[in-house]
Amino acid sequence: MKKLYAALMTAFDENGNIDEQGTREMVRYNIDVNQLDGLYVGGSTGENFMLGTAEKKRVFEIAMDEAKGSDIDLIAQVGSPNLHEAKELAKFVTELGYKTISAVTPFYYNFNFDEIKHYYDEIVKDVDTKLVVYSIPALTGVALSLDNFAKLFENEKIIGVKYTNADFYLLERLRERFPDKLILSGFDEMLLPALALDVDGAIGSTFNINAKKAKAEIAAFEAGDIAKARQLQHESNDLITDLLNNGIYATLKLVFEELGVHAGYTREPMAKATPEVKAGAKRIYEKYFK
Ligand code: NGF
Repeated sequence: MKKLYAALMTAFDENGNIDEQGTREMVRYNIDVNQLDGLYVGGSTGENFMLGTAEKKRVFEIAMDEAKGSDIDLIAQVGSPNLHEAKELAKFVTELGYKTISAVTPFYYNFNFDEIKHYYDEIVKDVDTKLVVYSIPALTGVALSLDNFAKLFENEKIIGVKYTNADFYLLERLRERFPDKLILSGFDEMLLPALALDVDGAIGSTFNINAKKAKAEIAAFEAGDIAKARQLQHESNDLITDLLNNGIYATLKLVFEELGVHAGYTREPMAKATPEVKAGAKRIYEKYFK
């Protein structure tokens, strides 16, 4: 069965401080209500790249603490263009008990591939956790080629990729060349084509609130009922389109609040939800969740 992970959100209070209780509530909801296979902690959806090191550590601690006793799988995204920080976080989460880490491709400075390979080899060098490359070219500007992946995968601690990329040709080539590597697709609106190319599962922001439909889509796909899977993808994409048009992170949090889960605010420089965004989120909640 293919695995479904939610990209965990971080709740913030009105002043932009981590709201521990809200963050815990979202972990719990994904365990108890969504019954997901896993959580991706410290990713884009967690607003991780706007957090300081101590705050990132706190989020990793909260997720691990709240998930203890459950069988949900946790992946810690520790990547940062600050390699010292990435290594420190890799050690920190390994000591906390995370079995898998992930690291975004280093961004901003147009690093060449040798530098990128060095970055990944360094992150895993002193830890015994396995690493999943986080490839998200639209946000990082870093587009790894098939041969780049082959070189990264030469390090046996690098076990796969979180593939947030609409390049399905590259995805097919990756699957064909690396049948044993873990490939987790990252664009929720493209779940079905990714399933068709035999990904091992998916990680996404919208699964926080749309897990039931996404799980049904995976089940239909695995049962060979492509028409049903396609219909479910259409329905999910209506929701995802509305979420994107209304501002996805703020809206996911507002929908969580409507569902009785305290998700708090987004962090600056992300804008706080305006009255229009709040009204849009309410409409989305009423349209899809009532
Ligand atoms: O948020 C983004 C930015 N992508 C997420 C996901 O790939 C990133 C995706 O679920 C993620 O999971 C993480 O690192 O936290 C989209 O929000 C969704 O498909 C709507 O476009 O691209």
